[in-house]
Amino acid sequence: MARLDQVITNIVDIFLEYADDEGKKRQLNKEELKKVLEQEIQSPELKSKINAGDIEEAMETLDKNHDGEINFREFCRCVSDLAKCYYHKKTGKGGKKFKGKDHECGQED
Ligand SMILES: [Ca+2]
Ligand SMILES: [Ca+2]
Repeated sequence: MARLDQVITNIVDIFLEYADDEGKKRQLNKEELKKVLEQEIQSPELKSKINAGDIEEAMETLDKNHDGEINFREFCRCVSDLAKCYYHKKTGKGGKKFKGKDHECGQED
């Protein structure tokens, strides 16, 4: 499989694997979110971006429609925000722009 194929299928597979584990299907509750962040993100830098150590905070950051669960759209957004963080780090951009917004990482809306 090509690399982007892998990335895309991984995002969907990971989401479904964790979201269908307990509670509502296709929604990540707090416990499921905790598991996915603990097991599928290892880089301390990315973990810190989403407050993986504080699941209440992470849930609040990611749960855009405030229904207490993370749907696929919200999950995708989280992944794309993390990708943007990594991109900015790698290209050396955003060092100043994101000052004082460590956990936000320049969310544009
Ligand atoms: Ca669930
Ligand atoms: Ca939600």
